[in-house]
Amino acid sequence: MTTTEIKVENSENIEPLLHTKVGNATNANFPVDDRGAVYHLGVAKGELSPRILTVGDSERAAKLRNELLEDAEKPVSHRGFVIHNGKYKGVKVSIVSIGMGPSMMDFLVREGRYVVEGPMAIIRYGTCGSLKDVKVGSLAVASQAVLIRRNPDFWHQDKHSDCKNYDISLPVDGDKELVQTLTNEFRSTFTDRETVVGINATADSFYSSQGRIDPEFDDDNHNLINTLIEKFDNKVTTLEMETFQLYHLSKRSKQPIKAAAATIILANRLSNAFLDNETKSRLEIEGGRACLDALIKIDLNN
Ligand code: R1P
Ligand code: URA
Repeated sequence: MTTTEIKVENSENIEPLLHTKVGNATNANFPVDDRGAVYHLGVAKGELSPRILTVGDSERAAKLRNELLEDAEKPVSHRGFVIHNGKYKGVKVSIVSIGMGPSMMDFLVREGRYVVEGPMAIIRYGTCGSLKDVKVGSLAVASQAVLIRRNPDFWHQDKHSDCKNYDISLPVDGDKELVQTLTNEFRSTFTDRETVVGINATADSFYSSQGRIDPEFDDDNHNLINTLIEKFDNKVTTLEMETFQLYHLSKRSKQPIKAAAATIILANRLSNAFLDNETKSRLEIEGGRACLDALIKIDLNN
């Protein structure tokens, strides 16, 4: 699609959040209160849709709700998670902002799995850095994801000859059908800019494990970006902080979870360019619409 003018809500127009309370929990292994609310997301069974669009930024979630949801309920919030329930083209969906990092995605997938009955589909729409020669403001869909973890033992043992500074996992696939549907939606929505498909690298730090050089810390990461490019044959397209956890847990879930992830390329790590806020805001809404279109197209039962 075109880059038509889209009104972006400012923060004064964002609906106040309903802060939920989680009561006394009885089970230390998987804490749930008397109402059935899970300990971090703060919702009980039936209070989250099986079709979830998740984003990092709570303002992005609020804008998507304001622009795109019908019959939106009052947003509920607990421990940094914000849940907007409503309908998109008549289908029930939840838009959930989770904050940043693999552990926040871990809470969403596990506690979300507990409160939803039956098969689920989860699409993440975030921002990322790119290792490809593409313009900032391009879009990306992750066919697979790898995890990069800083290994503190490298810095804290006398001899670290066999201990790597950063561990890089094997790739895990997204759901092939949902990845393809999402790619098709992005390519038909964004005819004026590129959508690249490739491997996502999910990092446990925005800084060290994404190869950013921070003169204040001993990160020993000067070669990390080159290692990533070479190890995966120049197929790593994006660097961000949640997709691997989504893909890995979806594959390990005992009930079906179809997962896919798309991102706005905010930072080009080769050219050092960074996207302006106005374009980012517009792409958040247009891409959010493409994500919701993919989310409602997918058949949860096969
Ligand atoms: C870092 O700035 C954050 O931006 C990316 C990363 O994954 C990390 O969460 O995604 P979001 O824009 O969805 O937060
Ligand atoms: N988010 C990330 O995690 N990395 C980037 O470079 C940009 C956005």
